Amino acid sequence: MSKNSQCLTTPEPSCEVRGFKIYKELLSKGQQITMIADLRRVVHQAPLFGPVMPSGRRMSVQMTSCGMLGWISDKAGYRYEKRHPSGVPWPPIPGSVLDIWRQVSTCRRIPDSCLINLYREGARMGLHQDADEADFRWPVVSVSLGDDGLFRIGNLQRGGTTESIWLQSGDVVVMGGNARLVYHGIDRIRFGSSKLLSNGGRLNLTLRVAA
Ligand code: MD6
Ligand code: FE
Repeated sequence: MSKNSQCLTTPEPSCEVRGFKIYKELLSKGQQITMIADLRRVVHQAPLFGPVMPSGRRMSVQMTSCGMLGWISDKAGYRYEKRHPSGVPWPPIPGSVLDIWRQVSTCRRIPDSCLINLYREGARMGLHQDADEADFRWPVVSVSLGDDGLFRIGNLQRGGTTESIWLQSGDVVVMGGNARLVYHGIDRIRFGSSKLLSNGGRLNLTLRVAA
């Protein structure tokens, strides 16, 4: 691969659902264990918190971020911030995570934000668009770790039919091109289906070029 290639070659996805490219088991067990160890260090510096939505309701997932920018939600709205709510800068994105972006994103820019979502038993995420980034030409790459999660994919507008797929530990999803603003969410997790996290649960990482 040439050093300054614009478009890197990517592996073929296992399947494509409404423009979302799904790579089943892209991460080996060893890569998953390394990534969890790296994420433990991130969470130690920038602890998980329960964001409040603009409606005032608290999300059922816990979140933190790494990278130059982190995604925040509170009563004032959704946005990217340079610091964790505690005031500390977000830790850097681990190399093990950046490697996945390089493998599947087809783009030369490096993500400036990685949102980390933790789903404990009963947590879910409603249908949403990822629309707080400055330029939707960049893809969003997601990595699933731990328990299975039922991922629902809808349309460019709210409503209409949806399709669902179970995401398992080591699966990677790329949301780009015409699918970049498609509504999606997590209906439920199969708590305890994986042994990767010692207390159970599901971690999802979403890598973005936010600014
Ligand atoms: C999740 N994922 O898998 C939630 N966003 O827990 C997302 O919201 C998501 O999987 C953008 C692109 C891919 C995703
Ligand atoms: Fe999303």
